[in-house]
Amino acid sequence: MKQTWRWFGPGDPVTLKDIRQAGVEGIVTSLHHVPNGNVWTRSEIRKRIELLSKYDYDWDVVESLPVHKSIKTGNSDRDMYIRNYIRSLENLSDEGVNHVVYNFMALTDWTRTDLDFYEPDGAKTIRYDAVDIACFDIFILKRKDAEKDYDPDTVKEAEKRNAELDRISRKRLIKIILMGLPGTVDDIPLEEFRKKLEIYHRLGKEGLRRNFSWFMEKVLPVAKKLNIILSIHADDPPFSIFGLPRIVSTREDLEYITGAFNSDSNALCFCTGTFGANKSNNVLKMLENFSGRISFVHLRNVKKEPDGSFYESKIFEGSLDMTAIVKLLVIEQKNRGFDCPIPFRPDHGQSVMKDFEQQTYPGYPAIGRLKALAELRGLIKAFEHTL
Ligand code: DNO
Repeated sequence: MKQTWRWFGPGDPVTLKDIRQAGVEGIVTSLHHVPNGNVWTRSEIRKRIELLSKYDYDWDVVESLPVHKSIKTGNSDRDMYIRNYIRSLENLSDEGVNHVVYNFMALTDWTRTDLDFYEPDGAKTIRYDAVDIACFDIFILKRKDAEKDYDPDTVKEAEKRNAELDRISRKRLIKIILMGLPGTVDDIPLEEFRKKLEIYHRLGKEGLRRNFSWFMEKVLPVAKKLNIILSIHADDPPFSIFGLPRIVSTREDLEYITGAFNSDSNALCFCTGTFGANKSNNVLKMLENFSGRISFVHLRNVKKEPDGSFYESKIFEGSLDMTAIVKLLVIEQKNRGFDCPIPFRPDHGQSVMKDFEQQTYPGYPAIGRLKALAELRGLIKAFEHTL
């Protein structure tokens, strides 16, 4: 397997020089400064490649080339955005970059409620709290009939939480839920969020799938011709929030995506921590089922709680059996042959030690990720030797 690292570009406090010392073999990055929907020009792409090449890196994976919301919602201007998307793919291919991650999440990219959650040992991580989400949805957003989506206990807890929230914590919760987390393209004010929610509610799962199919029909033939792999990232969290439709959350969703579009260019970016946050998902089984379609892996663990909350745990201490996951991946790697290494990256890490002295993107501290990478690397090597 190929060890890669997500770099957010020249503004990322974790520099290429640091990354080099982490011993990774490849880089995952994006042109975060280009507004969503605009064409990625060859010169912007080349600039990024040149930066990477100073440290002997290639641009292994683009994460992400975001899909514009007009495509997701099927808006009348979607033709222009699909043309731009295709042009960006052509430009990437012309510059020798041929692996692109994207998602088809409605409205929000990944969502959390707490960016400063501490483990007993003092390590800091990020958390999704089911009661905070219900509290935001029912009492702050005041979405019509929102309480019907929650069990009575959660509604009661959310009511209590709402009464306890002071002005500052209320503001903080709104900001965290609506903010653009790393890799996200839009930071949406509350009013706009309400309006956009309605568009997606009207669409429903059927409509979102229809728009996804439209997108696939347009881009897949181009990607195939250009030899580009398009890897879809799962919905995070992988269940409906705020009544939003979800189409990349479960085994059934993956069956649809891989079955309906049977092309080498249609692949899965398998994020263990994302799929693992849904208590009905059996991550090991999903890995087994779709291993042949996986082109990129995000490795992280989550600790699930009975009410649907979860936090991002240490790599071997969460609810997922990371050893068994890695074992399956190495078996898949062996089947494919070691000359076609499957790229993976340590995904979100906990902030530890000197991480507290550096302002990194939530979930993307240097040392915490390096720790997870080192642990994973050891495990992978051990399996590679013994399997
Ligand atoms: C979070 C990431 C996501 C992911 C995008 C892919 O850390 O895994 O932001 O990059 O959803 O399009």
